[in-house]
Amino acid sequence: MTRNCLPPRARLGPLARFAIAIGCLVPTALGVLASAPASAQVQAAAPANRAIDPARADVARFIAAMNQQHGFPVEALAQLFNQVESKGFILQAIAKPAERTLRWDEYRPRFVLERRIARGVEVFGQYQDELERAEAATGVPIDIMLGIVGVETFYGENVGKHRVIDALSTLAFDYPPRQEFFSKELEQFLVMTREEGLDALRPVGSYAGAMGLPQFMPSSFRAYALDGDADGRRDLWNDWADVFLSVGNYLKVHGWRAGEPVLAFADATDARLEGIDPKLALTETVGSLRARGLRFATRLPDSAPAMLITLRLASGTEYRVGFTNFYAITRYNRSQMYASAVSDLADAIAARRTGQPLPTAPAQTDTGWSTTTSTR
Ligand SMILES: [Ca+2]
Repeated sequence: MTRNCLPPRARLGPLARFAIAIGCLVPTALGVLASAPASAQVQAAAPANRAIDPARADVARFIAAMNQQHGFPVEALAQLFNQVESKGFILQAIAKPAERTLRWDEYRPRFVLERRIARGVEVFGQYQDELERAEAATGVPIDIMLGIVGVETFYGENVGKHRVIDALSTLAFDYPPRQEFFSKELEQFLVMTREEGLDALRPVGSYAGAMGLPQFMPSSFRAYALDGDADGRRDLWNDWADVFLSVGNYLKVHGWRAGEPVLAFADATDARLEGIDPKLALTETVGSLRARGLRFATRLPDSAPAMLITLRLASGTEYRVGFTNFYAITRYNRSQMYASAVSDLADAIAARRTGQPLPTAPAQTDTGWSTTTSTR
């Protein structure tokens, strides 16, 4: 998930809020930021890295809680945090929400591109057995698992270079807006490394602490990761059997229905869409959306839960209808664009490796669908 299971990132508030957030750490940078014009903030150097001081009140409280709740020795955790760094780069990165500002016609080409499709087909060739076993165990199609890992990390090319403990400690202790969330993830990470027999200083991930090829946060790792090759370890960095089974399991637990579609392309030319709940939830049904004049093809019954997918383009809007399985993908990363990109990449990989045609758009549409899909 990007950031598996991460709630939407907190927007960076005004300059003053950022200054408050980091000011206690980096007085020099605070001065620069506070006096800089808005245009210069963006180029401002990241705050300096700092050691995490185990004696600091909030760190000491965290260590005491880990001791009381999970039995970690206080001295061992103090020694661990002595080797942990709060990273200025991470504080800077967390404050830049990128995905929410992109339009669909900007977002999609980043993920559904020739090199990623070709690599997905290649990965299928290398790990067909592992993929087939994961599909049989979870009911999640091979191409959806490839789509997730492709979008998340380009099949392992971008798993992140940050030590997970640095990332989570930085955000747990030095980023007040998300302190609660990241403190819990740091707790889960330490428990996870103990359970898995890992050195807590070794695992690497994204700047937000998302780990391995599928970018699981530590809480998701503990809850949903599985050992796909029965070697006694759950390794989401190196073991592709574990990666695919864990991705499939995550979607299965979050409601995936074997054999059902993810979404349908829709023609909204004559539709009345006012008042539809914009929440990322299955608030409609196939029948209710059809009653509004939305045209789309599906074999699901009228009673099937559904949601309207609204994808903003430079010129207009692309509409789709998401079903239960679309919603399951949004539990992996809470974004309509994310789930749509996973589905499109999966379709493209499936078409390439089977020789079958891609799903087709409605015959008549002025929603811009054809402009964004003609390059697939
Ligand atoms: Ca394993």
